[in-house]
Amino acid sequence: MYKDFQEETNVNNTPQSTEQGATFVVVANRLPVDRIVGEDGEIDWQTAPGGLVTALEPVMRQRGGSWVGWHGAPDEEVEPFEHDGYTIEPVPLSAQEVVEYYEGFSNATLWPLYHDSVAFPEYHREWYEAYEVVNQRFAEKTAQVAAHGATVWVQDYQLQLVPRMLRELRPDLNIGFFLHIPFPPMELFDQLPWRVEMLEGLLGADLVGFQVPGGASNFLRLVRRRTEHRVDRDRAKLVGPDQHTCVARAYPISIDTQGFADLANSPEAIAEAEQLLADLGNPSKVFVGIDRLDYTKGLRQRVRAMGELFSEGTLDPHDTVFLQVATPSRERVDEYRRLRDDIDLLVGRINSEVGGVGRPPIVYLHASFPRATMAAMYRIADVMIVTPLRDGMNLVAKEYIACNPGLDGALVLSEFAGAARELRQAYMVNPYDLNGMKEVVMKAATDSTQNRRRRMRALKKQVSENTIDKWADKFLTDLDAKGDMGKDTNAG
Ligand code: GDG
Repeated sequence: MYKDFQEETNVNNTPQSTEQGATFVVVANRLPVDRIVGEDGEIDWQTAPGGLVTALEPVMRQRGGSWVGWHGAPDEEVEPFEHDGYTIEPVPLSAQEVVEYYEGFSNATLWPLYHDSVAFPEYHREWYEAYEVVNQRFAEKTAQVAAHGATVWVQDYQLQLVPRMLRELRPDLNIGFFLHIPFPPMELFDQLPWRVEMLEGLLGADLVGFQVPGGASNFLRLVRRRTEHRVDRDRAKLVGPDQHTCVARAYPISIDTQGFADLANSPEAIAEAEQLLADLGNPSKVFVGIDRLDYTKGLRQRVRAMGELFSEGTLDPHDTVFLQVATPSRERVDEYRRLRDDIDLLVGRINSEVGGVGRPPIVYLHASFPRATMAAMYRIADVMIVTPLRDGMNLVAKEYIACNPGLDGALVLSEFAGAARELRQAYMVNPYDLNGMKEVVMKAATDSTQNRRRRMRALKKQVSENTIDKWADKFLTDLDAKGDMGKDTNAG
């Protein structure tokens, strides 16, 4: 009934796969590696960018098991293979499904809706139909590869129907779900024509994790309002033939803090950092932003604020630089194309007005870089600027804290990032308030050494105590304890 598997072990020697299938399965829209076909037709695999992969890759490397996901190339079937001590289980998508399920319903409906509608969400019935079909395919693939009683951890907004579909196919499984992005309040979520389906889909899980407690309470409030299930504190008791309990809680995600620190302190990253500084003309202050090129990340506002600081003369372009990396993302979705054009225009205008001959005040790179280069950029950032309009967590903020050596760096952080709940000693901004943002950026750049160090010390403590391992352990321990978690007596 289940797929044949080689017995494999993780670094702790805990078997995560048996002949009957994997006992631990991660299910995510994308695999941690993308299939790339070079110009010469050569096939290559490249680490996929983005927060989900950064977070889950170390978890899989440590635990082993199977990762079910799409390999990034439409209309292609790829056989399972071994990667870094776990099994990759590719799920195919047609070109039409990529348009409707991925670019459409996932990234032009759910993504903007769940991020405060900062871009207008589009509702198309055929997009939703494709979303259902693809979610069913993921559920079926997972049902094939999971061993009896396995723990299955479904990830993110592209797969919200999977927990219920999977439970119907395999009631023996222990099903967890984690949402990496915000879960919106009722006032927004209610727009969604398929709001009940989406809630019922998630309720198929034994445990649904959110980045912040507000996400869990938004979800439970909607379940109470829009379904007939009984909600009690942090759980919903399902009515109907399947009477399981679904618990909803916050599990703020983090990073492999030590891994990032080690990378940033490697001779390679140190040499790159020195070279970078030299290439930038050894400025006395370096401001850095690193984001996927996404309208939720507040790039328009940040670039405008930095541009004004240069044009007003508050920052001197001769000894100050703003290095902004925007990693290409979702380039076939209209809103992302518009954003790219807007930022190109804005940066070009500022640099032509403010800069002289030589290095421009804003060094804007629309490209993706190896992790060691990212670490080098974090190293040289005197001030790191992270100003999303809305963000589930934001790992860049945590990576900066882990990578910047010493205590003299400063983090400017949006109140609207999930990370703001934990990183309380950052210099907080409201990214919609341009004057406020300019003031805070300048405060971060000119604060006393004592203040900056006090803040950075607290931030470093936070990220070294709350790591990705702890996040995964906490979620999976709670998921394993589902029997207890489900008891009514616990709910009182
Ligand atoms: C989602 C949620 C949540 C970026 N450019 C490059 C590169 N990156 C890496 C960063 C970081 C990750 O991508 C971005 O993570 P974020 O958390 O900042 O943002 P999202 O991609 O939107 O992630 C977010 C996250 O999921 C996890 O739950 O925090 O709220 O939106 O790790 O370093 N990595 C490399 N080259 C690049 O050019 N190698």
